[in-house]
Amino acid sequence: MEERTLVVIKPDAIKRKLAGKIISRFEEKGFTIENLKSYSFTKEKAEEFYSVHSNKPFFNELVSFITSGPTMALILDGNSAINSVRIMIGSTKSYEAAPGTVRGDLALNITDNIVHASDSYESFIKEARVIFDSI
Ligand code: FUP
Repeated sequence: MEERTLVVIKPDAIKRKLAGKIISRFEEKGFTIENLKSYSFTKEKAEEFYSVHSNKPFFNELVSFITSGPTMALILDGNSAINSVRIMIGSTKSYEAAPGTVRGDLALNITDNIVHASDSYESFIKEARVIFDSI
């Protein structure tokens, strides 16, 4: 099923100059980049984006991290995009992420885990609306 998902390349990946490499992996897989923008989260936008985690002990650290520098946001289009991209990025805990996944190959930590991808259609709509004026 043709669908869309949101990927955010996080500040640690931008600082490490991994954006091109990460985008290439999604292109090589077959996804189409429907939209792409450089995006710097304000504190308010970060709290909205991660509102599902607002009660978690790591929330403040997460907001502080995602606002620490520019990100790159992509809307990808392709077959089963939401599930497929989640499989491609690997486990949240990068140190446990399988080799061959984006996190498994390029990251080692949990808060700074280089990439975000929507985990459901509802999350995609909510998250993409935080970043893009129209989706
Ligand atoms: P994911 O969907 O894999 O990005 O992971 P979650 O939605 O569970 O978590 C969102 C972000 O919170 C993660 F990318 C990293 C951060 N996080 C922590 O910093 N500590 C934790 O214990 C869990 C998540």
